[in-house]
Amino acid sequence: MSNVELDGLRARLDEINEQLLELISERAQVVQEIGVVKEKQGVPKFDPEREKQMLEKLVAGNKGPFTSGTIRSLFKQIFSASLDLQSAEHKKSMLVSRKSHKEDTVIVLPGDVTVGGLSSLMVAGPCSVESELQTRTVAAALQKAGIRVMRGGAFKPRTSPYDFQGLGMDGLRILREAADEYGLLTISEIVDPAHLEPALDYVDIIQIGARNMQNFELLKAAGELNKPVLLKRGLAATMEEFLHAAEYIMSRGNTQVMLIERGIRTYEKWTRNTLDISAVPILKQESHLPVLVDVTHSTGRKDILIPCAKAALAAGADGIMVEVHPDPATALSDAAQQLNIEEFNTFFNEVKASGLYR
Ligand code: PRE
Repeated sequence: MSNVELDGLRARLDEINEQLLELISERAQVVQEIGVVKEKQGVPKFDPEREKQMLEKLVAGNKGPFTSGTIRSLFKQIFSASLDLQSAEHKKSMLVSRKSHKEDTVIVLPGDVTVGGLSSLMVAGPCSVESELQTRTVAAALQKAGIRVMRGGAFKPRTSPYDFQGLGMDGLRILREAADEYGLLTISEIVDPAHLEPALDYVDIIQIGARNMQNFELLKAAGELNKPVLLKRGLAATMEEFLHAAEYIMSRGNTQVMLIERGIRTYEKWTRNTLDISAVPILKQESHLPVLVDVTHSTGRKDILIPCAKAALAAGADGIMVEVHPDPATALSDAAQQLNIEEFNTFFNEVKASGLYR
């Protein structure tokens, strides 16, 4: 083939490419519009029946030289790219997304304690509220260390129904009283939507635990509150599922949401869960919400809490959560992994000395 002939054919191809590009782009715009309509109607983006009909029509009209198989796979590729486009559009418009809200969300708690933004937050306290004495002992130690927010579980979703289930509302009352005595704020997990309203008098931050991350009725009910919510990542939740769970809360009007990575379930046995450090920068990139890391539950072992807390802060975490008990050996839950008060002081001092705690 002479060069003139080849050049001529290639020039025609260039023109066809341009036309194809224009058509593909026009198609993509229609796909985006369909995505918006589907979003409004709450119907799934993926529609296999519609794809089947289109493929059948295309194959029937195919005059060659491409085989039916090739036509199918070429268009299947287009459908799949279209779906990606629709979900990218959807992600952009999510309330949790950094694309819809560029600045970091800073949650302001009573007493001007902030979560997110320039300063780090250390949340500490017992796994479970067990007694007034235990809770007051921890509260006194936390106040002395300069901690502002105390955790303490009152409703404990335990793996076994025979394990300590928490003191319930009584536990919340004990937590509030100890916190008030020592000038601390409180955070505690609520597992039942019916307990949200009554808990408001006792907690400054409602925690939704890992096992309830996809308890959608609880998420929706928490979304109706005017109270900060700390949402834990589920045991086996992807980051996308985690952010969608946060979206449930935000979509109901409550914008005061904090995320907390608490380790995910993997095959690894030397830690209780696997601390997914990569989740921290990814969640910070994808979302404007504050991100904390629970070093106790993610690792389940005391000997690596300091490096894990430093790693979390270095990766961009806005805060750390750690469990402290006056006498961990006698604790009614998580006995092996809670720090005693002296260990907590060493832990907090070392984390502060790293320069990573702002
Ligand atoms: C479209 C995209 C994804 C669906 O699985 C089916 C079809 C397409 O690209 O043709 C468009 C679309 O969302 C739709 O027709 O419902």
